[in-house]
Formats: sequence, structure tokens, C-alpha cells
Amino acid sequence: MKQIHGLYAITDRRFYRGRSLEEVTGDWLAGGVTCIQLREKDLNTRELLEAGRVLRRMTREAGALLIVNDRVDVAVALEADGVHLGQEDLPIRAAREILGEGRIIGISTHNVEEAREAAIQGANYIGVGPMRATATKTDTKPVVGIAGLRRIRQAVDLPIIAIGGIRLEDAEELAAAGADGLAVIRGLVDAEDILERAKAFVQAILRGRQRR
Ligand code: TZP
Ligand code: MG
Repeated sequence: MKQIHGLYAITDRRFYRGRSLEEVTGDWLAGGVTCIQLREKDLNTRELLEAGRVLRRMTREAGALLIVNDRVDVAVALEADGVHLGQEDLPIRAAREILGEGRIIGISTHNVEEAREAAIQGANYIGVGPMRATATKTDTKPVVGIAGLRRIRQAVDLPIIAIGGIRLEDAEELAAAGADGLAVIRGLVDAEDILERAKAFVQAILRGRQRR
């Protein structure tokens, strides 16, 4: 199974300012994004599948991973590489029964306890966040920050993807503090040149990892 690491882009069409999902995705992949998560809360199942098909084709061509947020059924239908679950979604073991060993299951965690539990339940990676307050998701837990990231890094060996309010300026420090990857929504699309922004993130993550 491929490991999750590097620059992890999460989709959210609300912030594309007239650019299409295809266009944005093309720039991300050309810029070095290694994983894309399909997360479009306002789409119905058919629309989600349709968006996912575009992403599946493009990620496959680029050798990047496709992860589906929340929806194990949609992940199977799309032949996605895996799913990302929240603490209130389908439990990891139930998802594993459906997906089998070959697919990636990630889960959002906010403290050492949740991170340890994710490891016990067989998660393949954990999301850790929010790193900063963010307006992108309204029901986020309190900020975990870089201090929380360090505590969780000490506690578990699973790949860690930091998330929440991450800006380009934060990327190197988060990677140096133990994040194997960074999951980003706004920070990857609030630029005129999305391709250049993605490249800059990738470089910053590499610099941070070298400091570990
Ligand atoms: N989960 C925790 S924070 C968050 C999600 C999906 C939003 C991340 O978006 P942004 O724009 O990178 O803060
Ligand atoms: Mg969820």
C-alpha cells in the first residue's frame, strides 16, 4: 500500500473563484500534490461520483492518491485509494471490512488518546488538527496547534497529516515538527497561480523534513 505523505489537497469548490475542479486539480498535480481528497459537502451522491470520476482519472494519470471524505460507498464505487473518516463517521473496523486491507483508511484525531486508538483500530494515517483557527470548517475542535502535533508525534508511529488553517508560511515548521504531510484547502487555492503555490508548499515540506 502506498504511504500517505507530502502535500495533500482537499477539494472545496466554494473557493475556486470561477476555476473548474479539473483546472484546479491539474495545477495541484503538476505542482506536486501527492494525494487529493474528494470533500464536497453540498453535492448529492450522483454529483459526488461525477466529480470523483474526474479526480480518479487525473490522479491515476499523475500517480497520485485519491481519498474520499466520509463516504466508504463512494470510495468503493470510484475505486479510490481510500477514505478519510471523522470521529463520528463509520468506525475504522467497519470501514476495513468493506474496504479490505488494500485500501487506505485515515481518521481525524485531536489528541494523543484518539491517535493511539486510531493505531489500535488499524488506521493507515491520522489527520491532526486544526493547526490554526480556520473559517473553512465551522464545527472544528479547539486548535491543536504545533504543540499538540509534537505530542501526538511522540505517541504514535502512524503517518501524520496536519490539517486546519495551514498557510504556506507554516509548512516548513509543521513538517519539521513531525507532520509527514499537510492537508490544505484554502492555502492551496487562494493564490492567483495555484501551480506555483503547490510547488512552494512541496519545497517547504521538503525543507522541514530535512530538519527532522
Ligand atoms: N478538518 C479540520 S480543519 C479542516 C478540515 C476539513 C478545514 C481545512 O481547511 P483550510 O482552508 O486548510 O483551513
Ligand atoms: Mg467526516
